[in-house]
Amino acid sequence: MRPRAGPISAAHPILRCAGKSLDLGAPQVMGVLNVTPDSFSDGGDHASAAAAIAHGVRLAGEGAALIDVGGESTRPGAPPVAVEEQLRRVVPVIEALRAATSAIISVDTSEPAVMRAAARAGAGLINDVRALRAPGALEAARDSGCAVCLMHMQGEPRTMQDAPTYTDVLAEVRDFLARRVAWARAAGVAADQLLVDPGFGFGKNLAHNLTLLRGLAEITRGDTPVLVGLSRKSLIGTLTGRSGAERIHGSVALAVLAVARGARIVRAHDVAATVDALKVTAAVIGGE
Ligand code: PT1
Repeated sequence: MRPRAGPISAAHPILRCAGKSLDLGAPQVMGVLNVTPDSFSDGGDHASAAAAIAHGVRLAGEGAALIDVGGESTRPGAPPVAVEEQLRRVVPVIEALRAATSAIISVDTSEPAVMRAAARAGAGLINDVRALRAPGALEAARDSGCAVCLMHMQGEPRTMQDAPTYTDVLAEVRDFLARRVAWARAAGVAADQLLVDPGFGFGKNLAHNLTLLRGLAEITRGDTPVLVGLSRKSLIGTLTGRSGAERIHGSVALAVLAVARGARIVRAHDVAATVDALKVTAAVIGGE
């Protein structure tokens, strides 16, 4: 085969994640691993670290290419968690998963100190719902060698659902993400280390979320691969009347619709179901 000349085609991106690479030619699943008191008995102690590690190993076995480890909930209304507490929760889990699985470990944080410690512990991706807006976050992310996911959010988790307002949600989210990518690139983050995410549920009402998903191709058309998180979110509760794990079918449907519109990575709680759904989706889309 003739070696490919020039840059890798946007149609077949490879994401560079510290020492590892992730092929985004087929859609990939990022498994959700919350290490917070509301997710495992009481976050941070030895028992909950062990439970989190076991769950992460299970997600990898179900086919998650990435495991997103988070020590601070960013769901609507959630309060911030101190840096020291985030470190105490996520670092041991990242170290253990790094040793126990071949999945790429992602760290869900906006704190530069957590980014640096996570990278030292073996993380390959920094998933920042605040798109590196915290002072020092850009430098921490750039120096880490990790890939970075830049997400759109209006407001802050504690209050973001109070009264989200847009003139044109799709254009505003698309332009915000383009500006953050240009800014990160100018600071020295490589193009093949960036992802963008429209941030479903982050300062968006049902109509905003549906408009964004309907028009997602407007965002996936750009040069930066798109990650989406829709799993078990309240829009599914609003549409189906279901709560928590009962939202699996709605979540899988939205994952398929997002990938059909060009999303490359889907963040999901229900990894086995999402992996199967995306395999069949990719078989159809890949032949188009
Ligand atoms: C996401 C995401 C995330 N979501 C990325 N990281 C959460 N990159 C955490 C609700 O409406 O979409 N992308 N990290 C979880 N956040 C939410 C937000 C959970 C809204 C629930 C809701 O129910």
